[in-house]
Amino acid sequence: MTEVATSLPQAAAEVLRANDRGRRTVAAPALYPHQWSWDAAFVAIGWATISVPRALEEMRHLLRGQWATGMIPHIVFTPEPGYFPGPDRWRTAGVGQAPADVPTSGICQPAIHSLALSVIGEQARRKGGADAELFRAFLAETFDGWLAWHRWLETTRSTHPTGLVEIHHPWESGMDNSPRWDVPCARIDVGTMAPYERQDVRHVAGADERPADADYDRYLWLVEQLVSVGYDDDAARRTVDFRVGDVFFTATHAMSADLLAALGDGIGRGAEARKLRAMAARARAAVSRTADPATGRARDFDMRAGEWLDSATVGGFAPLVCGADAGTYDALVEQLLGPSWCGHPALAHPVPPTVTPDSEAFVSRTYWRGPQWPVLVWLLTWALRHHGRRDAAEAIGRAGREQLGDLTFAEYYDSLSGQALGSQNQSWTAAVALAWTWGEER
Ligand code: 2M8
Repeated sequence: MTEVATSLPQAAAEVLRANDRGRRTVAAPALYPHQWSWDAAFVAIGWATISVPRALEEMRHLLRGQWATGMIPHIVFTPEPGYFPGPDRWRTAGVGQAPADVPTSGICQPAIHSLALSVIGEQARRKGGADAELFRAFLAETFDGWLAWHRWLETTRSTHPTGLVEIHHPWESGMDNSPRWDVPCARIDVGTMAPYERQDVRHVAGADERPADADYDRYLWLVEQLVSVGYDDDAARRTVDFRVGDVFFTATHAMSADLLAALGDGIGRGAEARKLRAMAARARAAVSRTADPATGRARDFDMRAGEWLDSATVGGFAPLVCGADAGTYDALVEQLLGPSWCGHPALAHPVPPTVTPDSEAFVSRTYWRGPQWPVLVWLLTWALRHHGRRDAAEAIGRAGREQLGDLTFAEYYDSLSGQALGSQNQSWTAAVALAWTWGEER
């Protein structure tokens, strides 16, 4: 008799349980021992397939870090050691807008949170009873927090004439060293700062899987610049060397604001729901204005230089996340499935790489410069399904699940060799394995 192999959802659930620290989940066991903002949203989606209450705890813990401005910070720190830069480098303690009792970073990450709420809500309704009640109570209690987050993104971070969400650090995009940021990063003039020692490279098999030292100098310098203005957004706009309109972030803001509006309608918050829909419409219109006439893909905008940024990255597919007119949407789906992206003959698995192998910037194993990230692949499959392209969602989702069949739950995979890279047992990878399994059962 052959032994029954551990199933993908079983193994994924074990990863989440091992990374569970009670009320929050570490993003990865060694490399990322804290709670990251967009990781937490995906992780909560995974938890919802196991336990709705636990999923809600994850979201509640994240919200503890919310700033008075409405910003949800990109890291809520925990006492676990081993990560750099930690709270002493971010120096947010004592900053007026930051929570007094919760150590956080001073920047944000893409607004995936109401997608998580929406998926958890679906699970809660499906399970019914106490879960459904708990979800409703949680939503009523925290709705204003999620609303404040979108308001802040609109009123403070979307003031540029492009209407795009403005970011002040590549880490805010979540796609840290993506070629999307090569041009604006090259303009950063790194000044004098305290010496530091990277920790990240100790936790991966090869330093070439991570950003370069020169990238880190820039990342740390931007933190210095933000600290120098006390994380004041108006002052940051004038001061930081990196000021970019992020089209993918903008698309997540539009998508999430719409989903939060639908949730708001269900709990008698109709007036706020209308405002959220208006925000979503403005953000979606901003995304639509970024289309590169040559490629059809969406572009970022360098607000310092006043230029569009061209790069052949997955960020260009932002309209698939927030929706677009039918012609644009279908053309982008065709391109995504075509020979430069999922259908590229050199790929080990036919799922979207972060950069097309046809690009000069492509490096198959270096962080956001070419590998495939299961969490992004899942996000695209969710969005394709949501916007009516079930066929494409299923094709990509099948390949995405197959990629996870090695049960390493890697942070990312070499697009050409298929090798597991970065951290293993990364929480959001396990979470999307669970979400895919549930999605297929529906
Ligand atoms: C990566 O970013 C952090 C900084 O925020 C790092 O490299 O130290 C990115 O992949 C980011 O998108 C992700 O949220 C984070 C934790 O998984 O790791």
